[in-house]
Amino acid sequence: MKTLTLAALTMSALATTGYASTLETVQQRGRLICGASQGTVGFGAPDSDGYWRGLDVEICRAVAVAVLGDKDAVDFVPLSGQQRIPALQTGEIDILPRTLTWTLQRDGNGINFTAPTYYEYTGFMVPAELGITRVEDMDGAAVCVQTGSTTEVVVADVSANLGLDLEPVVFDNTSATRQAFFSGRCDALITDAAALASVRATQSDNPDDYVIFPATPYMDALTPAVRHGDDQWMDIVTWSIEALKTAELLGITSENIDSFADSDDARIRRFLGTESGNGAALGLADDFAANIISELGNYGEMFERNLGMDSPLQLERGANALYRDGGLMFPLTFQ
Ligand SMILES: N[C@@H](CCC(=O)N[C@@H](CS)C(=O)NCC(=O)O)C(=O)O
Repeated sequence: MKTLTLAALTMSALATTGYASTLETVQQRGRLICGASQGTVGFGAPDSDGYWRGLDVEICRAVAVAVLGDKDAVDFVPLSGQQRIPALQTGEIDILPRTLTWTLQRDGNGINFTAPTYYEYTGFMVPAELGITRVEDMDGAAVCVQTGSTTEVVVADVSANLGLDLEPVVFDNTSATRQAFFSGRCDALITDAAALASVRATQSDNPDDYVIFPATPYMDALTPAVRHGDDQWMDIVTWSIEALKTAELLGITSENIDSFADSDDARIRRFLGTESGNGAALGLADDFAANIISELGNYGEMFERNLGMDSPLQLERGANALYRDGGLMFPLTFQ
């Protein structure tokens, strides 16, 4: 009896908050609402035509293909570090990629993390003329940092652990933080190392004037999140991301996908949906993964286009290579 009452209460809470079916909401709306960056080329930024590009942006496009059949049926909402999680919790957005580190307290406080899309260090960027190339040399440095990010904690931890007396100079949005650094208000800028590589490549007068090095010995997992309370939606986002990684593992790209249509490999047939079951388990069409890859390519293609050698950032795959190539990306099993 007690269980029934609790279950009924939970159901009615879900119904009134609208968390019960994000899939239905998105399909009725015909648009996916994606929490985006305030402008980091490679992860999320509009190009000169106003078209949003970047790894995080393409994760949202992949989910839009899975649930709406259209990679362009996405509205992007630029959010600061501090705005991003409340925007997800309140239902303003359906999904939050935006260089979001998976942490215990975020996980426990109303959001669910799906599948990692990028592994990396938090880094410092400093002007090369300061001659600083490692954290130990940063004694007394002023560090431009954005609120609502894990980097605030890193500054405090590194300062205390190494006795560095770092001075955090705190801003509440991305452009103010970067402007303050470039105008000389701080000695260093702290954020995810790949975002620093992006800032250096696209926003500095001369990239050679800046050095980037890890702020801690620990890596983070940047991972798109969804709200608590909608398991189906979490599964849909998780498996849309997994589709990108698994396609790379199976050797399926946007270019060659059609050549797999008659594949004898049951694993490939299940992945493409020519053998049914996977889509139905998520409430999607059986060919949802095939559609994602046709439209956007696999994880490796996405990486190269946005962050790798085909991008201004010129980043190596490194930890973001598949496990079989020595990296940490581990595609899950489509069956
Ligand atoms: N991954 C870290 C930091 C991510 C982050 O929000 N960084 C801030 C600056 S510290 C930012 O605006 N990054 C640029 C971006 O995400 O576009 C986190 O989840 O807190």
